[in-house]
Amino acid sequence: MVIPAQPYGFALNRSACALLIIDMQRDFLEPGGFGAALGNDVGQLRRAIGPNRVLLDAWRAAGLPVLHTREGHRPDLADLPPAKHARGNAAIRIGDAGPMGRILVRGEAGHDIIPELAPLAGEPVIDKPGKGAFFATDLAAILAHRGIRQLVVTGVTTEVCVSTTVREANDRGFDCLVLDDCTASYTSAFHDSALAMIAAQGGIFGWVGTSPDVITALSQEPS
Ligand code: C5J
Repeated sequence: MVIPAQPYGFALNRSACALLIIDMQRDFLEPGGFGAALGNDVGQLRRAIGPNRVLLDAWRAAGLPVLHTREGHRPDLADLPPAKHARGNAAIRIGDAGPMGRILVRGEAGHDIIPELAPLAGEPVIDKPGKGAFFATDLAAILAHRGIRQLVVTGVTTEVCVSTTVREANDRGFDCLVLDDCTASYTSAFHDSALAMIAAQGGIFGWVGTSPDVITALSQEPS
């Protein structure tokens, strides 16, 4: 089935497609976390929650695979590059104590995925120390073992971890469909630009669509 998208329809192959939800964590979406520490208005990301929730229900009902990612670091910060620690010159940095525990550290409350999109048992959660979900993770192996060649990508932020992951995936031979209404940025202009860059030049990094069109496709009989 072909899903309406930019720059042209995305031919969904149900048997080789997974939903990849990027970093819908409290640290990015709630006050007192990493996003807020960098001076961002975290409320800008919340518009993506509802559409992701509806999509997730439809995707699970269709029996297709879901994977989640979380950006964060070991409690001893051994996987935190000094450059990343210093970047932003913020008063509260990665590893420091905040209202949701230590900022961007695995096992802390802020590192959790928001309750609205909590993973179910059996849905892999990829813990990543970088912006891209393929860097220093087992994502490539997990996808290969399941025969996944296409990714429907959602999450935050559009121009940082979503874009980085889509570019990594593209170079590894995956077809990515990024959903406009299920991604978000602290800066709407960056969201729009990031999506435009993905679909430009005939889909140089992938496709851009919307969740209602994916849900409609899921409700149709596989062709
Ligand atoms: C950022 C992300 N923005 N998940 N991380 O630092 O996009």
